[in-house]
Amino acid sequence: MFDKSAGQLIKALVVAGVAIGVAGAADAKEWRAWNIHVEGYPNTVAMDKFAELVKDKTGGSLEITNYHGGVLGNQPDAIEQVRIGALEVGNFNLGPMGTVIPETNVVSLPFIFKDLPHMHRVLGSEAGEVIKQGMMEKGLVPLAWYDSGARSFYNSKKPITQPSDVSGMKIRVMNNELFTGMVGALGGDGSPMAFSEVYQALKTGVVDGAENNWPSFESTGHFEVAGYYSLTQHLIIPECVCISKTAWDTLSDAEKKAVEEAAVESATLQQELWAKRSEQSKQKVIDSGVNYNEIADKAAFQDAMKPVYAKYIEANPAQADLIAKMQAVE
Ligand code: BDP
Repeated sequence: MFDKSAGQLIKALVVAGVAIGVAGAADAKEWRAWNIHVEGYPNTVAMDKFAELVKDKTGGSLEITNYHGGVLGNQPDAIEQVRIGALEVGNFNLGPMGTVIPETNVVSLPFIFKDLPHMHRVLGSEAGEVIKQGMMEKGLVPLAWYDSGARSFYNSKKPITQPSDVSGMKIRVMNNELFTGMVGALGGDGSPMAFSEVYQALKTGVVDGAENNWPSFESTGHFEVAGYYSLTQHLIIPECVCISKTAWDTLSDAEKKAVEEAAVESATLQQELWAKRSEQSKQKVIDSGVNYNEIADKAAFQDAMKPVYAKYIEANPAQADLIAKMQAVE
């Protein structure tokens, strides 16, 4: 008898203890953040800084755990997860976002930005507000912009010096019709594929090439299996620290302010690290024997993109004005 009630008492205490434990944890909000990049990459270091700053600035009422290296899934899926609130934070590239958030597509138009500073000026202009608004309406709150340099073509066959060199090549692109259209306009075959699959696809010849910035070309090891990097710099796409609108709405005003400040500070760090890493990655791949060529005059590549723009504006006439505004930013 005694043993049984003692057992029940212990059981009751355990249940109560568990309940207290849960209540304790529920006091602090715990969020999960998606990041595709590996340890040491500028975004990874900056996202760790973001989490640290959020904890400090909220006095521990909000804690973010980063999941690096794409372990929470591929980017298009992660964008959906954050949009619907199944994940709270994502460090996303706006490229694959265009398929669900039309306003973000304009940053994926080839050669729309002159260079990285121009991209920032545009994002800080009225056009940037339109893009942000579009994201908010689709469930993403962009708090700060990270750099991702300029994307250029690389392949395992030969240097690309003019558009016709792309002809006949199968090139991996991020998931967005604009990118398949872009490669198609150069006479190649654009093949959308998850980032994590590209190394193997290059190695086995499933694709001839891909396109990315120096740090990703290097961090993924793609340079080991695609020995020609040609500086076309055809895409300059911003990345965001994006919070799920669902999660954002649970924050107090003070917490919102803290998270926003943390994101902006982490972006300052990311941009500094980005500039350094771009140089280091470039040097590393050149030292490893990658054949690298610059393209003195990009006009032929830019001209080849005219049908891509024409088709896009025809399908999205409401964005003609936004595109013109972006191009008008000095
Ligand atoms: C990198 C971006 C990353 C993309 C990747 C890709 O930082 O978000 O997933 O390119 O090509 O530069 O998929």
